[in-house]
Amino acid sequence: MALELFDLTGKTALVTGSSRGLGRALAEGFAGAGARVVLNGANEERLAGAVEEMRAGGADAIGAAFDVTDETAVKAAFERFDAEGTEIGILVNNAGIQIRNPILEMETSDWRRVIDVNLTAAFLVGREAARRMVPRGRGKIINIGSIMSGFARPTIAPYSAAKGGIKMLTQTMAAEWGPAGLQANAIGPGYMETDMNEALIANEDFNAWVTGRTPARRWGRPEELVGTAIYLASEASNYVSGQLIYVDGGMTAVV
Ligand code: GCO
Repeated sequence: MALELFDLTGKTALVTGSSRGLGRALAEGFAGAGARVVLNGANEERLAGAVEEMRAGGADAIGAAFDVTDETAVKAAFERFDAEGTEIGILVNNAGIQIRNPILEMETSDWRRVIDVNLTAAFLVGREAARRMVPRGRGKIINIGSIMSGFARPTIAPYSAAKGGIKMLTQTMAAEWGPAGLQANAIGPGYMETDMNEALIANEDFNAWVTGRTPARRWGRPEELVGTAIYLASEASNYVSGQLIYVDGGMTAVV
């Protein structure tokens, strides 16, 4: 039956930055599709709370607290997965931060931090996951991009540069790991109701711009990414790779 194509039963998904926000919504979605989910976050307390809540909801969930920007910590985390027999078949590189400032006022340290979390982490965690997926001949990598993977607005240069890099890192992962049977794709969320965007939602002018500029005439909800993520994590997308799918209420399709 066609729906079986989307069944994640028997699969284990690691979602970085999944204690809250988009990552948490994706982890909930994968659990609902039958996957075992490995939540990740740098804050151990918040992570433990998220794992507990998911387990209370019936999910097969565990936590892995490690800093996705720290190469040594990433390697150690995957060595623990190996030792525990945890086979990560689905990786979602979701961890991300936002720092808003015009380029002329942007601190170099802020630039480096945003690039580190939003782009370099996807390289570090993706490389470590693929070191196990390639020999197995299968694996799904989903990188979280943004509408900023292809479009810009003032004051978010490092975020947009990182998300543009996510698009091309995804295509390179597809190029290098496709012959081994892996698929790497990206999701480009539009303006979603998340903690990261709290200040924007509260700003009357910005809120009016988003709702006027988006055909759906509203902000997106994190759970509205789940269907696309399950599709890209499942057998249903075995011949799809290197793609960036915008989930943005139509915003990038119109002027
Ligand atoms: C901003 C927002 C956006 C959204 C999202 C859009 O300041 O414009 O933070 O970047 O977070 O990434 O896809």
